[in-house]
Amino acid sequence: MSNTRRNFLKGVALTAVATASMKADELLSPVQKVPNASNFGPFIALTQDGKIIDILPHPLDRRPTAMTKMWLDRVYSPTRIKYPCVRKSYLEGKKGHEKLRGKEEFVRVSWDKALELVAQKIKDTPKENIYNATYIGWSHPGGIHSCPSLCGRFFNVAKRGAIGTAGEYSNGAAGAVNVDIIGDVEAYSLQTTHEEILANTKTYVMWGADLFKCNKIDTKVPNHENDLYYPKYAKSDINFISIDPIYTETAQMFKARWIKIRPNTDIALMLGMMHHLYTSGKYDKEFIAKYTDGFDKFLPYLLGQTDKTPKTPKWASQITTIDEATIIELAELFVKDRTFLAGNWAMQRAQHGEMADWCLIVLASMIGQIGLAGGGVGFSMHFGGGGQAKSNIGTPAGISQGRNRVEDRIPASRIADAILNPGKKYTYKGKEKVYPTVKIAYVAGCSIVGHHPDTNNIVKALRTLDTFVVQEPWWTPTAKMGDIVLPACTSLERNDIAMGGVHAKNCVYAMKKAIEPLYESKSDLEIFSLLAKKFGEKVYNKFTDEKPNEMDKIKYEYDISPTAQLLSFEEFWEKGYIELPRDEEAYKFVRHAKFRKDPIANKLATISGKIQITVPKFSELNYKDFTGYPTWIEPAEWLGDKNRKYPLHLLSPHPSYRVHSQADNTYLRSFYKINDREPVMINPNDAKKYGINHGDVVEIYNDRGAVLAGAFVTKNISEGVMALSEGAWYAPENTTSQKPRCVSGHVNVLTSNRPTSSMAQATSVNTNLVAIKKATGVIPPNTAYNPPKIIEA
Ligand SMILES: Nc1nc2c(c(=O)[nH]1)N[C@H]1C(S)=C(S)[C@@H](COP(=O)(O)OP(=O)(O)OC[C@H]3O[C@@H](n4cnc5c(=O)[nH]c(N)nc54)[C@H](O)[C@@H]3O)O[C@H]1N2
Ligand SMILES: Nc1nc2c(c(=O)[nH]1)N[C@H]1C(S)=C(S)[C@@H](COP(=O)(O)OP(=O)(O)OC[C@H]3O[C@@H](n4cnc5c(=O)[nH]c(N)nc54)[C@H](O)[C@@H]3O)O[C@H]1N2
Ligand SMILES: [Mo]
Repeated sequence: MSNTRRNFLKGVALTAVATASMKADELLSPVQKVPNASNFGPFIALTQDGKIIDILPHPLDRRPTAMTKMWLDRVYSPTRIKYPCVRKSYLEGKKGHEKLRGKEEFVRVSWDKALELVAQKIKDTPKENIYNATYIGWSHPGGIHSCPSLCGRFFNVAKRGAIGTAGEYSNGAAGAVNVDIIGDVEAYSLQTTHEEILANTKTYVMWGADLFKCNKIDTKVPNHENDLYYPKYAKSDINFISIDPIYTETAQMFKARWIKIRPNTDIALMLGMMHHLYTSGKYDKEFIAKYTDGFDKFLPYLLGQTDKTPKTPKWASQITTIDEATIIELAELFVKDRTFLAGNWAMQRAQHGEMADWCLIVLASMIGQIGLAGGGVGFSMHFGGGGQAKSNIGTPAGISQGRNRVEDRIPASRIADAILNPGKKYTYKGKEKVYPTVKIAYVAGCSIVGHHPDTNNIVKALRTLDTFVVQEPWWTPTAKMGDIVLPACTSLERNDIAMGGVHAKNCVYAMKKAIEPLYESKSDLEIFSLLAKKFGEKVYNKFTDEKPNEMDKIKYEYDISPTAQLLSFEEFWEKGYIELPRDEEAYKFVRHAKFRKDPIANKLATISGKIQITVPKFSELNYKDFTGYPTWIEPAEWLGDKNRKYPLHLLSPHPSYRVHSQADNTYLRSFYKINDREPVMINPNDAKKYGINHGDVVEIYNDRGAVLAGAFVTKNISEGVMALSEGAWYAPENTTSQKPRCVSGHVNVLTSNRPTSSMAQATSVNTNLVAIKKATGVIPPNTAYNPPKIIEA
């Protein structure tokens, strides 16, 4: 064929293709770019003809993660709840129906029928027996459709309240005591900036703080600005030390020196360091005298005068497995260099967790650098963009809850205990309390079956309730346990507004509706509004504040905020976001600097106005498991127990590519699951000992239950320790067993429901021993993402 002819034919072919695609384009409407935002980051949804076709990075996301892409998959997931459903025997009013929760098929009902059932139950039940279980639930960052705010507001308006929650899972132990120790909860407070760290810090100790992983997401909207600083950290002369049973991605990035600590023994390590600093006279006596109170009452314990056990480095070495010379070397390094101690929260999510922050604060006090640029201690470097400079311009708030007239608040991690033991006495923050009788639980945007320790126990508790209402976009393990299940739409199917960053507070995002609600789902605001309507026009008007329309609410919240002075609502909404300026001074912030400068004028909110090394009111409680100064108390399950029943310590870190359980039902999991099970990190020596190879399906078990997981054999975890991230969707094997094996790898099947202590009653999910073996026989498929059977009546 001549060249001319060939080119001619090619030209015809190209033209034909071009014409065909032009025709297709003409049929389709133009692509729209719709800005939205989530706990995974802000993003732009591309839509066409009422469908989302792709997810693109947002201009305010400094380092977008691959995670936001999953929104496409998540919105159109086969796990979506399509219409209101009621569990069959609940609908039929059968006696003993509650025992079938999570095991039975659902019946499709109309919205009106479902809401009528919920409203009638709530009307018939005293508010003192209704538990608003929508508390810390992460759901989404929107202010107008905020599940905790809407659910609280609904109960406060319709019933004058409901039983609430005290404390939280995240920081429940330290959060109950830190104000009496250092005048602030610390976990959510502004941190010393990256600029000050880079300019001044010589030694940076990540005391279990996984900066990179934990900052990928935010309770608000992450801007991932920290990811611009981490390469600078890595290139700097800062000497990074990571004290953690895992050699984290952050530690790898900073080439940190890895101090492998036995889980739950950090208090002993800190005490060992303090003993050395005291006996060698190398601690900062002036700081202790000027800025702290009660050191003299703590000393007899440190020196062993009260219990015949001096807390020497040698003593600490036996408990922690870190050698004595290293403990001494590190203590001396910390006082020599400008040292920053970055605490984490996992340490206090363990038995006696109340002591973790406290002990680190006392160690930091002896080092004497609290309040100095690049020195001291911080408990939020790993959270919500810790280290970023803050904007001082007020951002729009969300729906307010109003007043709850029910006094009862169940401590977050005591829910199962409370439901199973109505009338039982317990203590909380030094007060005697009694568990209420819970008949109804209402949960919206919160994963009780996922987040609560000891899954078999919480399932047992939920199977005693009269009614369990779940409001969810997806058939999560919690939704599958519901009696009445209300399909919420996702945050891409409604309009909302969100703020960016727990710490920087420098962005406001329009969360614009990309598509109409799928199937019969409705927005959280609409669901609660319709429910309020069932209580009469007055309740409805009060609930909606006479602004039933979501756009009116968004505009109202925006207009009354100081942000509106920078950009009109119309311009903001059109643009889709606003970045708020930060003063030059903001980049120079140093935590506790004011206190250091003038401890009288800027005294702390403690009894002495100083850091409390001893808290007299804590001593007066005379609890066995919580004391008036930081002490080492052996956990109930740990590797130092020679008579332990199970050989390995199991940790449940927060997942790298999820927000807890969120997005487990998306393609993201194909990047990290092993045989479609949650990966469990295990050291090569342990793997060899138990006959396990990388990639094997394994069974992890203890007295509380058993799960299947995928073995991830790696030197990046200490021997004797395993890590199974929290949040895999629970999938019980289909048996009659009271403790069915979870085939997906949900860690809470194995974790303990034991409280941290009589003080905070917080969760101790990081205090567990387990055994592991290779799974044998037929390996069942992972059924976690199968919706339940639904009868279309
Ligand atoms: N990607 C992602 N980030 C998140 C979350 C998420 O779901 N995904 N969740 C957010 C939430 S709600 C919270 S509360 C925070 C949680 O923040 P953290 O509680 O600090 O985070 P974890 O991942 O549980 O644990 C951090 C590190 O602590 C180590 N660790 C565990 N036990 C011990 C111990 O006894 N001693 C020492 N020294 N180290 C120990 C673990 O090995 C792990 O590397 O993270 C937030 N960030
Ligand atoms: N073993 C172990 N357990 C832990 C932890 C641990 O470290 N180890 N950490 C604990 C901590 S710190 C925390 S904070 C908790 C977290 O516990 P949760 O906050 O309960 O966890 P999430 O999985 O984020 O649950 C949020 C739910 O909201 C739903 N949702 C999302 N968007 C919407 C929406 O628009 N509307 C409605 N109605 N629902 C929506 C999601 O599908 C999901 O089911 O877990 C705790 N549990
Ligand atoms: Mo949390």
